[in-house]
Amino acid sequence: MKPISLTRYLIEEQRAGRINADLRLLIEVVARACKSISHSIGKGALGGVLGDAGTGNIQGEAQKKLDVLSNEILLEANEWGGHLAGCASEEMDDPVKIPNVYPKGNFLLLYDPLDGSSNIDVNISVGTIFSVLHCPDGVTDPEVEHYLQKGSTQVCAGYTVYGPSTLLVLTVGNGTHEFTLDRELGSFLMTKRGMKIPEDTKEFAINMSNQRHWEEPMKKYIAELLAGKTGPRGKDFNMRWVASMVADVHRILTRGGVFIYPKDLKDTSKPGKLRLMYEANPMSFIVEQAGGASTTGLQRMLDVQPTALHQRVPVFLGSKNEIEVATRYHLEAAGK
Ligand code: FDP
Repeated sequence: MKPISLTRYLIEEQRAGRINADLRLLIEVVARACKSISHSIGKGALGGVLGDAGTGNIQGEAQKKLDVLSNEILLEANEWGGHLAGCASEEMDDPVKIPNVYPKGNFLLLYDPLDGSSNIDVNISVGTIFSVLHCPDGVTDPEVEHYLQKGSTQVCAGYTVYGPSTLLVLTVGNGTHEFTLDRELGSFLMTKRGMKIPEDTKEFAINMSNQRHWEEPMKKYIAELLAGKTGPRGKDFNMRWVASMVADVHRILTRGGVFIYPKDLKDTSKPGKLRLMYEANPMSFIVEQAGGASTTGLQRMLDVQPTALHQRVPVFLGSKNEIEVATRYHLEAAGK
């Protein structure tokens, strides 16, 4: 049977009353922008888009040309559509206001336009991550405070992987589904409905080079996995680290595993590397909708009350039973 298109899937979700027309159109606009990003990435060196932009973002990280380009593509595609009250990105210090010449909608869009961008110059998968929130009632010109909503209030989350094929993985709160870009047709077609993360796993993803900076419960958890069959866990574990969150999370959605970016003591001013609002929250919504779990090591990610737009957070996500063990070790160490 021919796979259904993203457009048909969204219309069916609207008919079932799970999304409204504005959210449907907003997702279509984001998907269209991602096709355009995919096209630019696909050109590689021939498109003159590789390398550094010579600028830095709010996190003090060097921006790649493709970070800047992807951010502009998403911004340009979304500001005139009439579905947004505002949007915010990893690459911009402050949220963007919708110009007055365009109609405004009542959704807020947050995104990381090009996640894993340090991989772009070596032709390894990168991606876009996005999260959609309701703009609070009565707010027409949203400020930062209006974006600071718990992940549990997200109405949609998704990511694309620009890899051997371009994939879009999406949830509107009714399961997690995968769509593959048909490059000839130019449309996303559903290739997996209702993705399910196995509850148990023998695979973990973590940047082991930070090991000496980890807190004790983290050291203990990974030491047990490394001990394999001869250790307390009684089975061998394998390690994978693409260093592109989208690619690592996609592997976990496909065959299970855990992805951990813990807090470490290398720079105590940073409680982790990844960002809550446009990395951890959307990925956590997607993972939970696929039967997995996601925590900060101490609490469910989607229950964290954000305090800043670019806030960093420790991330533990993936196969439920493994995340439960890692989280338990952290809670015990914290005396909880
Ligand atoms: P990047 O810095 O290349 O954008 O979002 C940050 C991120 O990539 C994730 O995609 C990735 O999982 C992680 O950082 C990689 O971190 P390390 O450099 O510590 O490996």
